[in-house]
Amino acid sequence: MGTLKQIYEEIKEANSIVILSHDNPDGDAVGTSLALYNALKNFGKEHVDLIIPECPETFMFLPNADQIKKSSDIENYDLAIGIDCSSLQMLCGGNKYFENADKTIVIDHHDTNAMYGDLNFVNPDAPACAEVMIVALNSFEMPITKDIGTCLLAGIITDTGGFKYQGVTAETFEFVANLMKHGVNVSDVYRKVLQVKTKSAFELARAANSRLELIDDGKIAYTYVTEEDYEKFGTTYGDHEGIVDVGRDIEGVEVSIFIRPIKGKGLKVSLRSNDKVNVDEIALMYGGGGHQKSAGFSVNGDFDTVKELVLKEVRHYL
Ligand SMILES: [Mn+2]
Repeated sequence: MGTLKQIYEEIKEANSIVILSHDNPDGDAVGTSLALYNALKNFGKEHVDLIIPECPETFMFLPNADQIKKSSDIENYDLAIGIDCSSLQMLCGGNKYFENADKTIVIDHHDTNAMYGDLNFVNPDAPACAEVMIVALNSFEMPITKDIGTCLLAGIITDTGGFKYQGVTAETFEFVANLMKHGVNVSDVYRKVLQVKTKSAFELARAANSRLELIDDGKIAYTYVTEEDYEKFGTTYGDHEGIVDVGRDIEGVEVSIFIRPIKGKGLKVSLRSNDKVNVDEIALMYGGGGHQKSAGFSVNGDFDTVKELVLKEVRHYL
């Protein structure tokens, strides 16, 4: 717990603080970052910025999500805190805020975390960074209000797939029970984070599902969406969420592959696995990351080349 004590001292001392998370932010990245933002505000920190250049619409219901900034004019913060992000390269909004800060802190749960902060509080056994944050906030004696709890629950629900992944522990439910005691509405957050889809997300998923291919005797599922799809359906940021899970949930599938274009950044490959393959290893080779059963990376190339490349890597592990 020595690290948390040191982190607390740095927070107390800092005047300006920036909170950053990983690229293509999910509910754990947004929820946990926002929970910390709200906690620091309540703690009396006036100058806190949470920078997420593109925040999925799905999470805009979270308390104070409207305070999220796309960028900042400040060059040099006293303190930068990286949340739910395994490496400097994967920090979204550019890592300049992090690199230029006087002090840096990392709070995370990826087992491949590069420990890139001056202080690193990383628990790879936690199924969501939100759980690591609960431990941290408790240690700082910063109260977990209903608002903060709502943000944290969004993180837990996202990263556990709604409490259904292997990583879920008894502690997960204890944490959630506690959040409920603070007034957090589990059913409401669950519905907003995992169930409700925009119409454009539904259309995008329908297109992806219609193209889904089962390869190698059904061990690999593959699908993709294109720029034309984005235009046709009026896709908004984050509409792709959940598409890759469809393939993974088909009986016999070991690895699900989903490829989508990211404006100006080539193609993003999302990977999900069941029991046999550690997709994190594949993602790491291409400068990406994630977890054993859920990982991704960006790569340049056309769909066919990238598809063949990923199939080759996946087959190597099957
Ligand atoms: Mn996470």
